Order: sequence, then C-alpha cells, then structure tokens
Amino acid sequence: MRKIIHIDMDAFFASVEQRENKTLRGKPIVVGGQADKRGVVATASYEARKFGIHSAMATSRAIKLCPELIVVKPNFPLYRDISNQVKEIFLSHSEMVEPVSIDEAYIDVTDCLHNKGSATLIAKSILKEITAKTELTASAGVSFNKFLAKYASDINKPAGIYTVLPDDAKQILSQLDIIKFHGIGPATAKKLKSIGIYNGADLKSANLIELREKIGKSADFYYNLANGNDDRLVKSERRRKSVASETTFLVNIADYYELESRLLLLLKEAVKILAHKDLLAKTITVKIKFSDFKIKTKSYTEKLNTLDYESSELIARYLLRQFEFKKSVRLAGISFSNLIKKSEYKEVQKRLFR
Ligand code: TTP
Ligand code: MG
Repeated sequence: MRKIIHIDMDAFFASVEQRENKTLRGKPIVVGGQADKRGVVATASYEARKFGIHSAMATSRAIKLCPELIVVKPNFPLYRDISNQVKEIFLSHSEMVEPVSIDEAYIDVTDCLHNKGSATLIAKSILKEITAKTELTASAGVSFNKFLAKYASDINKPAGIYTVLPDDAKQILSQLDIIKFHGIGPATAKKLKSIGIYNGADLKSANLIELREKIGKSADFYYNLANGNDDRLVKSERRRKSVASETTFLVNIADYYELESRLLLLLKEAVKILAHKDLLAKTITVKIKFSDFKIKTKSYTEKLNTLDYESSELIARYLLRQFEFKKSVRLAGISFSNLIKKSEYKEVQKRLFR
C-alpha cells in the first residue's frame, strides 16, 4: 500500500499579494488582468470568493459582483520563487516529489520513517513548515493513490488536512460525481450520462465492454479509478542537480551585515538538506536579487575535494563581498551543485588512495 500526499497552496497568488501588502489583508482582492484591458481573474482571495468571484472570470464581471474589489497585477517571478521554496520543503521529506503546477505537488512518503511513518503526521509537519517559512497556508490530502490524495486536499481547504483511508475510499468513490474523476471533462461526462453513469457507483458497476465502446481506451482507467485503483506513480524529477535554499525578504535589506547573517541562515538550511540527503557538493553559489529585480550570482568550485561546512561558510562570506551593492536586496539564496552521494565519494577516495 502506498502513502501519497497531495499539497495545494491556498488562494495562492492572492495570498502572496496579501502577505506582501498588509493593506490587502482581509479584503476582497483578485490577482489578474485589468478590467479595461479585458483581463481575467487568475485567482481570488477567499474574501472575494464570497461574492461568487473565481478564476478565469472576466475582471469586469468580478467588479460588478463586488464593487470594492481590489485588482492586483500578478508578480510571477515571486510566485515562482515561493513555489521553489515550498518544493525544497517537500524534498527535505522525500525524494519522490512531483510538482504538477506552480502551487501543487504529489509526494510519495511510502518509505519515510519520520513521524512513525504516519503520512498524515508528515503532511501536518509539511503544512506547518510551509507556514513557518513562507507565511502562507496550504492544504493537504493523504491517501493510498494520487487520485484520492488530490480529491482529499480540497476537502478541508484552507489550511486543512484530510485523509482517505482504504476503508473509506469505497464510500467516497461511489458517491463521487463522474465529473470529479481525474481526466473526465464535460464531453466524456455527457457520453457517460447518456448510458446512465452519473457517479462512481454507476461507473464501478458499468459493463466495461460497453464503456470502451462509448468512450474508448480511457474506459479502463476510469473504471479502475472507481474501483480505488490508480497505479500512476509519483514521478520525481531526475537526480538532483542542486540543493538550494533561498528567500524573498518581507522588506528589502540594505544593511550588509543583516544580509550576511540572513545568508548564513540560508546556508545552514541548505547544509541541513545536503546532510539529510547524504550528499556532498563541490560548488557553492550565492544568488542575490536586487530591488530592481536584477539577479546576480557568484560561485566557487572546490577542484579536488568536496566542500565542508566550515569552508562553505567562509566561502559564502567571501562570495557575498564580491557583489556590488548599489541597490537594496530583495532575495538572497545559497545553492550547492556538482553533487555526489557520500557513499560514492568514499568509493572514489578509496580508489585514489589505494
Ligand atoms: P489553484 O490551486 O487552482 O487556485 P488557488 O491556489 O488560487 O486557490 P485554492 O485555495 O482553491 O487552491 O491555482 C493556483 C494558482 O494558479 C492560482 O493562485 C492562480 C493560478 N491560476 C490561474 O492563473 N488561472 C486559473 O484559471 C487557475 C485555476 C489558477
Ligand atoms: Mg491552490
């Protein structure tokens, strides 16, 4: 039996904007295009959703529904940074992480030993960590396959967790409207309804041959879903190329020593991830994004050995001094690359010194 967690950030773009700008908190806002430019809503804050406003709605229509609505332009680079930051949290719990969109990912924790191996407890600590590091909330779904995990993450939104245990799956699936099944869109739903299939129970007791005739090859996949079988794996990205820890500051930093101390905290975090993954690194990179959004990086590569913690700290300080600070700093990051597994490294050393 696999243990899969699906995590999805709450009102993602809107929550980020409310985090960045205090005056937007508790107010109906949307992130998206301007009404006079025929823009559409990318997402709405929970306060705005009460007015019936949702993603993909024309902004002009949203304003009609809620005249005091505040429309904020999207800041994609920031959303991307946060998305990466959250991904690092997932990777510190399991190597099997599959991001599906900017604010959503599957994590396979079947082999995780923390929290007594309880996927629900792991999900809880991931949510806590996300909020501690980003001041944003996410919701989690936990189950034994991807479909049910994703279904579950929506149940207790925002900032909630829901676990679908094998014993409860049958009941949930049988009552589920077919439109909620992964991959079934309006066209397929219409065809299914024409042969009397409205929910999971109907799908489960359907005649598979008739089902194939009606909707083609995908019939088997949906039929299996309705029976609680979803073999889709959590596809983790290939072997890690780097380990990074970075953060966008709430307020831009102009003081060098404050920046240095924040950078050293990030270094500690990145080193922790390296140790946790049993990795060693040869290259360390410091990344700085200035208030004008220009990004600069400085790197150092250890030719013969791998970096250790003490030298990494000295090098990080040294690299930071190489930047020209004419503007305040919006984001700082540390990354390690040229990675090698500790066990493999020992092998190489043995061969060298034999
Ligand atoms: P979602 O996870 O679908 O929505 P959400 O995070 O805003 O809200 P929820 O709490 O219900 O999960 O999408 C994530 C982000 O993707 C969303 O914040 C904005 C963007 N997005 C669009 O730009 N256009 C769209 O049509 C949708 C659905 C999302
Ligand atoms: Mg979301």
